Amino acid sequence: MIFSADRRDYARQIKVAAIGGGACRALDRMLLRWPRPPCTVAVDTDDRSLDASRAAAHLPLGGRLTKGFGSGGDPRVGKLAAEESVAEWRSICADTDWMILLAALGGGTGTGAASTLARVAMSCGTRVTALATLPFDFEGNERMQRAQRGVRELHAACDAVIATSNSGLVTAAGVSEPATAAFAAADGAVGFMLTALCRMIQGQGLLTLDMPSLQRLLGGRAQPAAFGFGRAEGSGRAATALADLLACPLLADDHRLSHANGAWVGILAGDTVSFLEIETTLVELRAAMKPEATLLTGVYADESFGDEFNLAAVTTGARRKAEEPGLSQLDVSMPLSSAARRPSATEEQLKFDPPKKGRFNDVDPTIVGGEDLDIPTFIRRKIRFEAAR
Ligand SMILES: Nc1nc2c(ncn2[C@@H]2O[C@H](COP(=O)(O)OP(=O)(O)OP(=O)(O)O)[C@@H](O)[C@H]2O)c(=O)[nH]1
Ligand SMILES: [Mg+2]
Repeated sequence: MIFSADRRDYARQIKVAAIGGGACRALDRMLLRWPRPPCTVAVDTDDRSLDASRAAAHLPLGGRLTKGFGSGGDPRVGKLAAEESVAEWRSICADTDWMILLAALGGGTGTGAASTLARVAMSCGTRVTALATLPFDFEGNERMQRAQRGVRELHAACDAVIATSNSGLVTAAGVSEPATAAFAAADGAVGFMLTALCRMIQGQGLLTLDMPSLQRLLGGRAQPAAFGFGRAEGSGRAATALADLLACPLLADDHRLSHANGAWVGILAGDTVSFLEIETTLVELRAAMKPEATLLTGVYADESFGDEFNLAAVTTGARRKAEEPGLSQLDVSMPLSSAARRPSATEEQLKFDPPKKGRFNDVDPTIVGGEDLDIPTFIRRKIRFEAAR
């Protein structure tokens, strides 16, 4: 009997596509510290961003529409640009088993194009996971709302969406000054997650995860996922990294390991990692979770990690009812912008300057019955008007 092995099953070809300027810059920072990256693609409407990119392949989006100058912050332009370049994107997706889309949401290209590109990739038979960041708190509510719409669209278009906020990443990394260091810290945290996902799935670990099981854990389009990490070096590193992961601010509410319904946890450590460190970590991790929760684990040892003991976790929370119309699929575990957290505005009594009479200021007042008739009646009588609806 002749068995024909389907080599594509084993090839597990992964591509990482960064969409938009922020994502391309983030990918560049990751590539500086990524010894054996998978095939990477920079995708943007802005030629300057592509010219600067270190990615292996570049895809300009919507050249006829945007002339290479970007979307001007408009997600509708980002979407139309993606539609214009569907044929080129489809050829990138061919023979790709798993596409990881990296999108920094909040602008026009990443926010508008990512879900369209995800749909096209899925139609090519490629599994699609989106790793999306939301804007920093200081970028304001408009950008945040645009980004949240982007997350909802990604949920509808991808196999799985892992979303996190840039501000949360900076808090988790513990570096916020100077600003360049804050961006680098946010990118470092996303990069760590991305490399962890790719390394584990490429299957060169001591304990490996396969793509279908991870997909099952992350799958379900209304199933928000969050990621967190714990890292340590030196003596007691495994226990410190686990404590760090359990307290990671990126895993909030029902995405905390103690509350999660499912978790994928990778140990990424130097090649001196001991069996005891691995065993103790996994036993304590299991004990920290609900008994019925799914736990998938992988272990990847590589000399490039030196003395480090790293834990990378993707967790899924309980499927929740829509707390707010339109926000039902948004990962509420991610720190909301300070603007979004602000209590709703209270109506304030407007303060007017004492009434003036302009050119009649120096003219004797017209007093009748004790009232100054030069002052408009509605002000004299303190009449309040209903706001127009
Ligand atoms: N992590 C990270 N995020 C970034 C960086 N630069 C920008 N961002 C984030 O990305 C969001 C989107 O901005 P851009 O990526 O510049 O926008 P774009 O997708 O290129 O869209 P347009 O330029 O409007 O066409 C911003 O609101 C920031 O939150 C970066 O270097 N690293
Ligand atoms: Mg841009």
